[in-house]
Amino acid sequence: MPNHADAPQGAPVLVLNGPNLGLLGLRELAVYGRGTLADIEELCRRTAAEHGLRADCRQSNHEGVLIDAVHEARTAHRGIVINPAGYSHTSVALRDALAAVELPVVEVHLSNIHRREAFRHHSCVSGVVGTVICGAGAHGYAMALTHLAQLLEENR
Ligand code: CA2
Repeated sequence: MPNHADAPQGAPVLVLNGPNLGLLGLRELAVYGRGTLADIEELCRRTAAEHGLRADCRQSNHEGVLIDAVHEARTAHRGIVINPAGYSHTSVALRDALAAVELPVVEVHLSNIHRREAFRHHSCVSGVVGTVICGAGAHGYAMALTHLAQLLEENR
């Protein structure tokens, strides 16, 4: 069970978005919808606030930056919502970082990765996180934050 003893009560939750998600709303509208990353981050901040939490929203196209953010979360955040995007399917290093983090982690995908190309069906990180949400679009992030809030409340 995650041990989130290191982060103070008022610490934010980390919302981490991986490569190319900064292009949301500009391309691939049929797959990911019209919403932008800014819209998703606003939804995350609003949903977190509804549960008395703060969301620290970040996006990077770089695997090492994502891994550093997960390491930082060990002491600076109370939980993680992560859409690792393309790195979901390739990154053993990101999986290893998440496996070591000892925080509640929710993996989110906008699309249902199991209805798409075979190479998207496997996520390297799903086996080390507590919860996976996919196919709910941007609402999946709100679901993830609501779930994190409940876990944090249960573990108070
Ligand atoms: O469904 C998801 O959220 C994904 O994590 C999105 C990733 C994809 O590689 C995963 O298989 C599923 C892709 C994010 C890139 O998003 C773009 C948005 C607009 C234009 C191009 C890419």
